[in-house]
Amino acid sequence: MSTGGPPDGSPDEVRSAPPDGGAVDGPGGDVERLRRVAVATLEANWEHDHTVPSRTLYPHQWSWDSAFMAIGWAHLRPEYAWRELESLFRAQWADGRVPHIVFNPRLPVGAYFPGPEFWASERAEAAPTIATSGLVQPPVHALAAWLAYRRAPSDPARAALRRLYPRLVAQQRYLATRRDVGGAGLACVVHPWESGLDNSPAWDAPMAAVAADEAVMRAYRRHDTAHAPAAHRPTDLDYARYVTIVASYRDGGYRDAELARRHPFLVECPLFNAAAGAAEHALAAIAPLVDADPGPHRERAARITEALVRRLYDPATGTFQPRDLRTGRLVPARTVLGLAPLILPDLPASQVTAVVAEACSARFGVAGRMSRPLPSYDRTAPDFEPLRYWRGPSWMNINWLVRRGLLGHGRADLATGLGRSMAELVATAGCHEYFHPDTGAGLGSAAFGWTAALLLDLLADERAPAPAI
Ligand code: 2M8
Repeated sequence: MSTGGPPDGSPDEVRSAPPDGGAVDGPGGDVERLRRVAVATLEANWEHDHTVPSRTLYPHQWSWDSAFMAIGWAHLRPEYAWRELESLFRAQWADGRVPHIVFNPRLPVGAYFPGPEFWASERAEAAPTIATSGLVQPPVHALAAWLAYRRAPSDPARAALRRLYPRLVAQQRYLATRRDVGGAGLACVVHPWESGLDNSPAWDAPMAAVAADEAVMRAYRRHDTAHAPAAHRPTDLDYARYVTIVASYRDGGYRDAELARRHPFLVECPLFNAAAGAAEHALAAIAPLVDADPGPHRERAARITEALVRRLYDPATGTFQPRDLRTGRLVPARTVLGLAPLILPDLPASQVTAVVAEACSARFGVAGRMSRPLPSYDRTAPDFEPLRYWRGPSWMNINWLVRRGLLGHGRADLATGLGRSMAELVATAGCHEYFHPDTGAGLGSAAFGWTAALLLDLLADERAPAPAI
């Protein structure tokens, strides 16, 4: 395995590569060393009331990143977990949407593209006073709040849960109503950025229908390629389409009533909806702690799982695939998004069996097992790209979700190997943003928040397994 140093050599990135590399071979010194690396990364990325994913590439607050950060902080400084979630939800819009970026007003113009001037959230009726994006990300926050509470229960934690609960409910309501564009009980994403897996091959077919050419980007300056090699990032054509889709939504005031009629990108994503279902399960667990009724959450959770299986499970491939609402068809690419429904505790046994088989197949596993981290895309596909962002590399958050799902479905045999391989990635390369799925070389940011946070959770799991939902 390569030791994969920081690609950009930026002075403001903490060098998170461990001092002496090597595998994680047991509960002794290696684990302690790994924990120290994760703690240093998380602390260096803390920014007054939230954790930045990366000081260079993503210097603001991101929505699902914050949820993962909170899971990590619960092991270290539980009060930061609540500050993280509460600062994010302070930026919640009046319609319930939780924005995917909350901009830090202390940073200079140009610290990130596209910045607040491009999103122009202040012109939207439902937006808060602080500048945000107008998109959302997978709703993993209720799960994070539940896990943070269970890892470190206390009176202040319960008080924070009480404050967050109505906001988490409003987030779910927004997705279940305004975003159910297909009317079939699933939320749709209106931009690849909402999926969290920006340039996944899952979006190639729906993105091909978005009319834009690279020339659009002449008006802008990309920030990401100043900090990471262009070959590891989305292309200029991807970015041209990203800004075109945002502009369409923004120019309609980020109003969802118009989506079905005029929006160029509308997709039901299995990971996004599995997160929404898991959120209802988490809210059902939280409800009794805040004197609320868990019943409606259980009912909504059951409805989401049923809709997910009915709409996005393809018996011909044995996996879940996104549905493009513009064409009505499932997208053909087999990506790691298809494995995410494993996080649903009520996923029917036949889908669990099929998805586990997909995860262990040559597409995602190794020799019928999961002894290496899952790649983000089918490694047997001709357009698999092991270096390019969400088109092949392994990511800690997706592996963490799938590992949780395996444990929840009684597959500790597979979860153990997967967890070990995740820790080995960081032991060898450091807290990178993503990793070469074959060599384990570190890619992207060298001091990435959720890699550190979820590693802390993984290491804690070895001592005491995380609670189920
Ligand atoms: C990446 O997405 C942003 C846009 O939201 C970007 O590429 O600039 C994705 O990996 C996303 O999942 C993540 O939340 C974000 C910040 O880490 O970066």
